[in-house]
Amino acid sequence: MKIPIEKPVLVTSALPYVNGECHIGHLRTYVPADIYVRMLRKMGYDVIFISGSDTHGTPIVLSAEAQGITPEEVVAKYHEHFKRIFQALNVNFDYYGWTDSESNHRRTEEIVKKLIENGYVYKKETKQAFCNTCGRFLPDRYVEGKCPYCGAIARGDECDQGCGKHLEPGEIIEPKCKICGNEADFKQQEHFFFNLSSFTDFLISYLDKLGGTRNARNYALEWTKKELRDWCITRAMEWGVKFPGRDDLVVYVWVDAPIGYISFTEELLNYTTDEKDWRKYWKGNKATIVHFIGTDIIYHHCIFWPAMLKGVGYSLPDAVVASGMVKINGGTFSKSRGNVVRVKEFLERFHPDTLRYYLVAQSSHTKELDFSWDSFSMRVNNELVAILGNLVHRVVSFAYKNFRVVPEGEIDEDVFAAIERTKEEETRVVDEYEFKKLVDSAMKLADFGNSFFQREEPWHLIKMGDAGRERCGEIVKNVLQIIKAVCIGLEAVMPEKMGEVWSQLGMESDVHSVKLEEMMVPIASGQELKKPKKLFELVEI
Ligand code: B3M
Ligand code: ZN
Repeated sequence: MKIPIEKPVLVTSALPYVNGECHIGHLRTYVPADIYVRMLRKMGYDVIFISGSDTHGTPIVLSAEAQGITPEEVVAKYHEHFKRIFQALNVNFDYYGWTDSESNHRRTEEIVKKLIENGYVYKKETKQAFCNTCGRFLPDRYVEGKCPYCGAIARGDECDQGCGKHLEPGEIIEPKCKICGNEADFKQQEHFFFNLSSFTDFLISYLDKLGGTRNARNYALEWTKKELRDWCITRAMEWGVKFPGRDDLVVYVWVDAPIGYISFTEELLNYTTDEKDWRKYWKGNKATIVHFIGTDIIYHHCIFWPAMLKGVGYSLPDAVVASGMVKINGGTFSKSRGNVVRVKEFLERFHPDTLRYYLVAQSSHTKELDFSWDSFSMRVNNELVAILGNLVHRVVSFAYKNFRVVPEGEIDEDVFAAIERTKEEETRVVDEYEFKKLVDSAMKLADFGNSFFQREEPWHLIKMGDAGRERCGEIVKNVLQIIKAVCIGLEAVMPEKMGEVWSQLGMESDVHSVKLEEMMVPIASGQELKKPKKLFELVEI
């Protein structure tokens, strides 16, 4: 989707539950979102990029119980952990908040009160999973059983291994208590419901026009057209945002978590800019809102969230971009089977840019990504080392040794044409959220640079007197131009490494803020090159 250049853009990345360490599966949302934001800025858009920690719900409480600490302690510990990981990976949020902030409590309360006022919330007795052994109700992840829609093993509130549908309390079949493992029962409890079914027509027409990836739109439309059940928005728990007027109930985590997007916008504007008004982004459709999520939370972002926003008259998301899930060696993550790759350990061994590159180069954004050490080392060795690293090192070394500066000469029309094509392609594929094609396109230009250099054999020319040296300089300048263009396109993917290339080229500007147009600006003759260092190391696993 081509988004309008005149409006400011808000890009969000789904909020990780901070209940454990960050693993590779998490990154499929954050890295591409960061790449998207960097590319939009290069295209001249005015963008803010936010995310934060999801601090509520049973994922947090269960982890606290397992570790014998309080939910506050779990959150404090892993919030910092995630923040550090994102920094290490150069995922540069303008703001990274958490949903337990005062402003998120306040904004959630305001929105829930308004939904009540507008007549969208009602009270009802409903059956909830209950464990007779533990003598307690079993909200959400406290219970496991079978999905009533597809039969897969499911959690109390989502069919996470099967059809991906959200499950209402009481819907799960053959429930088992997660604490003691015994069969659970159902018992009546009083709860509050959001009248989701009354939003069916609105959602069908909204989803029809929703931008982003097709998987998000199609899944959500399919579910909406089948039947929307009203949504239970309270839980009988201590930890969370209190339901207005009820001390014994908190709102379901999927109420206050997306509201975090609004609160974080507000916090960002309050803390860091002169413009204090979050309404610019969330009222009156004055901005473009793009959510990056995983396919497992399409239901929440394309059904609950727009219905809630509609119910209180806030701006609606313009695009939802859903990435495929990550598998490891063909299987799903499993800590007990050792099938987890922790990002922290990864970064102790490899440069963050190699991981960023791998995550987008390995498969198209909406497809599943099957991580394996073999495919990682192949991408690094055959592409980053053999194509990109080779081009930069070989050409800059040759240029440095023979000229010290960018030599004189004209840029060939063919070279400009190839760069122009790459630039157009890079713009188009970013509009289509095809980040794999972005790297493919830049790497194709790098390939072109390698063959250009090889074909023209400047190492012979340099030995052929003044005329030879002049022609040699011209060829070198052309390939340096190609490197410059490749570098701009790949900065979004590998910001640190491309920073190194930029400085080897002797560029004085900041590669992180140059616009895509700069690809076509001839590199200045006479500018001093730096002694090149190898860009990438071979990976041996
Ligand atoms: N905390 C994480 C997940 O289910 C969940 C996302 C919230 S986004 C508002 O993947
Ligand atoms: Zn299912």
